[in-house]
Amino acid sequence: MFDALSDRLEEAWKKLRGQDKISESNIKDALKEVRRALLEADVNLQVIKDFIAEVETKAMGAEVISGVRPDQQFIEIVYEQLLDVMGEANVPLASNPTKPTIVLMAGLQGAGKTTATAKLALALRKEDRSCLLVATDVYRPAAIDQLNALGKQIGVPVFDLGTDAKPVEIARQGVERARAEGVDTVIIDTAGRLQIDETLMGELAEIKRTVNPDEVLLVIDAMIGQEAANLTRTFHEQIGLTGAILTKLDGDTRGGAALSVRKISGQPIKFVGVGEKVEALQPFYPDRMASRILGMGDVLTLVEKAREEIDLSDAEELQEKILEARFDFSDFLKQMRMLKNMGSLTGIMKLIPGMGKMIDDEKMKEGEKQLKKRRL
Ligand SMILES: Nc1nc2c(ncn2[C@@H]2O[C@H](COP(=O)(O)OP(=O)(O)OP(=O)(O)O)[C@@H](O)[C@H]2O)c(=O)[nH]1
Ligand SMILES: [Mg+2]
Repeated sequence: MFDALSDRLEEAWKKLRGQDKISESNIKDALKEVRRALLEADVNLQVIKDFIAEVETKAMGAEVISGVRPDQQFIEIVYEQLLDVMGEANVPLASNPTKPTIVLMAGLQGAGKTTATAKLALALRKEDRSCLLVATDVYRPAAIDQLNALGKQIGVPVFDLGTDAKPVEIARQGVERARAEGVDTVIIDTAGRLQIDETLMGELAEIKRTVNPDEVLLVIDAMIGQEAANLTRTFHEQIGLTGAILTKLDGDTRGGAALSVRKISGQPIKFVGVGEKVEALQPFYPDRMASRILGMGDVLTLVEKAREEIDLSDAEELQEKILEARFDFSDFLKQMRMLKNMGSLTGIMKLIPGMGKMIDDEKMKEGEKQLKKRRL
């Protein structure tokens, strides 16, 4: 995921490396790379424009911190901006204190609504929240069977009225049943749309008016790229969303959709789908996604780790010693110990941008063994 984006951003960092501070001229190239990276990741143009403008303003206004390189400072600014767009923290699924919590799934055909319905039920069951699934897709042949089969697989009951009933009626009765049985959460699976279809949108809006859901989740295929912005806007304007589930993040997708959804609707992505299996659902964590987008391994962790372990005055003294050619064996020993304190060599290497791909596990293990042999 996000490979193209990370590669591009790495180019941007390279351009800033070796500069002693952020300036209008040296940031230009870096910003250009960020823009190109986001374009390649299929992020919506307007979203990119706003993003770049914000990053530029923040970067130009940034104080120069001694000891922090401008490329690192720039990374932090881009990272913070990604968080700004995607949201600071994970937003969990709503829980209505007067049961049941009602969740309405919406989205285009094949986005993964039915699968996500089952995945969500399984995740909730693990939190001891009982579920009822409601099958309102009376249009696609076998859609009801599909949900029934999934329900059976995860041991969660499914409510349906066959294909002759009206979706709105099925939803209404399904919620009634859930209420009567004291079920914690009822998840309503709906029919897909090939594209924005007035009739089906109207039907979705009617279901919403009838059952008054706590959550309206847009299920959105991460592969959709640029289109995510329009889709989110239309669904949000016509139905009103409370959040989204981004599916198929396990595939070869560029993930630009992740940036658009929150930016356009103001609503958070709550979960991500990472496979076809019913277990393949994860909470959406904006910070993890941002690190991943940056493709920096986890630079922030590395910087923190280094700050913890490295005594700055020690480091300065060492630097002087090296410059004056006074660096001796005990200094070398000290450095090796410090490195060891930071954890396994492989672990540290993986945190370094671009290193992940280059690590030869066998060689690293051998190197580590050598370090240990020296009993530092
Ligand atoms: N790789 C992968 N495949 C997924 C994911 N979510 C769903 N799928 C697959 O996508 C296809 C469509 O999923 P459905 O859940 O049937 O999609 P839907 O939105 O209900 O489709 P309609 O009912 O036709 O509108 C299925 O083959 C799923 O197995 C995911 O996170 N990763
Ligand atoms: Mg379906």
